[in-house]
Amino acid sequence: MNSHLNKPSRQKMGKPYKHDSAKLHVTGEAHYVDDIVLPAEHLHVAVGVSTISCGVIESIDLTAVKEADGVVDVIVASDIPGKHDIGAVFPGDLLLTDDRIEYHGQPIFAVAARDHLSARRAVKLAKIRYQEETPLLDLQEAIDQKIYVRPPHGLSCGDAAKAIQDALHTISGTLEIGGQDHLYLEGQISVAIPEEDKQIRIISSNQNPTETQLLVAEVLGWEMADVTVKTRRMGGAFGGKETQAAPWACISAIFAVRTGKAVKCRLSREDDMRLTGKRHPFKHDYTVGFDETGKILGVKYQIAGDCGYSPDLSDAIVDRALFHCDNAYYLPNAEINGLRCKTNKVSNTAFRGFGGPQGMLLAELVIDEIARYLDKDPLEIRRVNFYKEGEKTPYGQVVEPAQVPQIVEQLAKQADYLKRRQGIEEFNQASPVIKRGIALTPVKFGISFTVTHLNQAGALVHIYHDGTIHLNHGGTEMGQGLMIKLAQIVAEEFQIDLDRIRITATQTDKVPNTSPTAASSGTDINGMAVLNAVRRIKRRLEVFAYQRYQATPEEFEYRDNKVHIAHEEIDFSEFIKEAYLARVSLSATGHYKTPKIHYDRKKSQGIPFFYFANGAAITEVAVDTLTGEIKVLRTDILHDVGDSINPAIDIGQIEGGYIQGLGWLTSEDLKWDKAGRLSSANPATYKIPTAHDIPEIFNVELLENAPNVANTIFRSKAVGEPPLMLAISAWSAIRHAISAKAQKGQKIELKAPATPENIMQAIKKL
Ligand code: MTE
Ligand code: QUE
Ligand code: MOS
Repeated sequence: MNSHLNKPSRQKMGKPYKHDSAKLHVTGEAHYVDDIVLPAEHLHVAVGVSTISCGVIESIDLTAVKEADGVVDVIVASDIPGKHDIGAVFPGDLLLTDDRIEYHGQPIFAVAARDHLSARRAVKLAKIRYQEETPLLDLQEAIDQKIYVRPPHGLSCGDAAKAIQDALHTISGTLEIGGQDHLYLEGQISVAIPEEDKQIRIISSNQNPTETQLLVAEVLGWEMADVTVKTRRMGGAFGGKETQAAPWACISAIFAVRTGKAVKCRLSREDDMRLTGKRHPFKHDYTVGFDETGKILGVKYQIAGDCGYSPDLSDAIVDRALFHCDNAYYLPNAEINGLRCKTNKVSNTAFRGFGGPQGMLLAELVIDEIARYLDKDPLEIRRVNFYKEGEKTPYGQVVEPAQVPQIVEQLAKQADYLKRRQGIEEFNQASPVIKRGIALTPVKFGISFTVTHLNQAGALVHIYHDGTIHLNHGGTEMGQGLMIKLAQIVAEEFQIDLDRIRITATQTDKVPNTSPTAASSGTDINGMAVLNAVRRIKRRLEVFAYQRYQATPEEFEYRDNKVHIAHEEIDFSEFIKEAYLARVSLSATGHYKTPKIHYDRKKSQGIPFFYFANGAAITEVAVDTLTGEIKVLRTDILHDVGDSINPAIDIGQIEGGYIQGLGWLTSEDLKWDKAGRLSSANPATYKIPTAHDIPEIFNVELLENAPNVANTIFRSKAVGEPPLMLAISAWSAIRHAISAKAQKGQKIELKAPATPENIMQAIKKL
């Protein structure tokens, strides 16, 4: 029965298998939604949007649109058969509006035409009159006027006011942080295919097929069982396809039902950038009290997210910012308020880190400012403040084990932090224009959805009677390598080669009621569900084997594509065939729910995270203080993924996450004009990192011999989001470089991102 307890050493775990689709990716054979061959006469959608940011629609004249070449059908809000509001958690997101305009680019109507370009040309012919109002575009204005999409909600512990008052030193300041566009390679896209008897099939580039299933059903006035949503893979998502993929599926579905034809909605890159939400910009106000060693005694933080016009996921996103504004540092007394501010912009949404990065940046800024104030090495201040074993976060979770100090010391030593920092001081004295900087920053990121019910997953495993395996589960593939990791789990359990396992598309009629693939939890929760399904089949197989071969559990073992029973050795596929002939069920579902976690949001106390993922990075930069241009000279990363399931995939996630974070903090600058129209709405005006921005020296290592203490799948740790925050070391290093131009103890006012413009502004303020 317990053959898995005395199994041979792990064969399929910890191996650098390449991504299951790697070959398809590089040869161009991988199917994305736009590659799917559709039935003849399918239609293409374009969306007609508002050209103002705030006001009321006076009249809509779509005569010319309807008469345009190739147009087959046009819909406005009143054509939606069911529910109009597709807000994921709270109401506030209309699929199409016919009344109030809340942001520039808000969908008003949609066109279905015979080809993509005809649809896009037709929407331009609309004549819409508005009663325009002054839009609220500035986050500070929303803070001042207390204009929110959700009520304020914060965290507190101890007595912050008293601790700050009693402290020897205090500093106050603000930090402005910009947003970020997801810039996934494959933009938002959905196909709807009508089927007989009021059924519809959706194929969508989507992190959250179940939610899209529900929303399509609701806008059609149907039920969930009438709708199937399928996602094979996404060409990147990064949080941008949790809620933002649904509207295009809903609009396609409405047209599909009206016309009886297959309908595709693919946003142009500009539409994608204007019409879908981004990372939240934040503005933080802080006051910190500390002693002569730099130890933090109390903090008062106000953490304000720019949510755009509607709630979307902003409650949970600002919560995650609150949960991470301590980062790896103990705050004995804290009063942290979180604001969800409303502006007349597209509704901001999930983006890798989910508010965590914005909270964490404040934690690191505060440390750096304390160090500058006391004229000490920031690493010293970090050490003084690290959580020690047993200390609690402001939300009451014990940080156990407190791994960051060990990681930081190991990294500082192996990357020669101290000596290089001294070298930089010398370099800067001799170099008037080019200034160098270096910083070591840690990451401690909580793993689990802070919304408890989302921490569940399902799986479906079939073994066909030729011994090949069909693997399905609730997670979606967006490039992160979820599928290969889960296939490795199956291969490990049966000790068979990976090529016997078929990875299949995520589909709501195979595994129902799935959570979004998000919060870095894809492998953690779906992996456990897969394991659970596989072990159910294994139990049946073993009962069969003991009877058939008169064997005991000790005499049964999976090894090298074979099953060893007593003195016999049978090929795995042979064994499966025999089990089939003996009428053993070879298919099972599995389910998993994360144990132990709970969170009482009313009290702001609990254990929201199953465990923490940790890491640290040292980044060295050069800043041209005449132009503000920067170059990353060297990056060293030591990151904790527990017992890695696949080190090649994990290192890829760490490198990619760091570079994406580097883009957020140094070059990606979202700009809106005075009317609230996004002016950086294509990759020509919005600068993401390229191959040229990769550090000249880029050392990434996984922390060794560090199995997860929490009982996760093969003791691994989630890796998707945490490495993005390692890039905070680059931002901190840039501040260090700028400080070469400052007086001792002088504050450095650098906005994020540290673009050349913002760097020059910070230097000018000195
Ligand atoms: N990696 C790639 N290549 N593409 C992506 O879209 N999304 C990130 C991260 N890594 C993403 C990625 C985000 S936001 C999350 S939450 C996780 O992957 C989701 O996958 P996981 O839970 O399986 O790690
Ligand atoms: C981290 C996340 C998410 C989260 C909470 C986290 C996330 C997400 C949701 C969420 C919350 C409520 C809902 C819902 C989703 O919460 O990605 O559908 O009703 O989607 O701590 O990444
Ligand atoms: Mo990731 S932001 O949780 O999709």
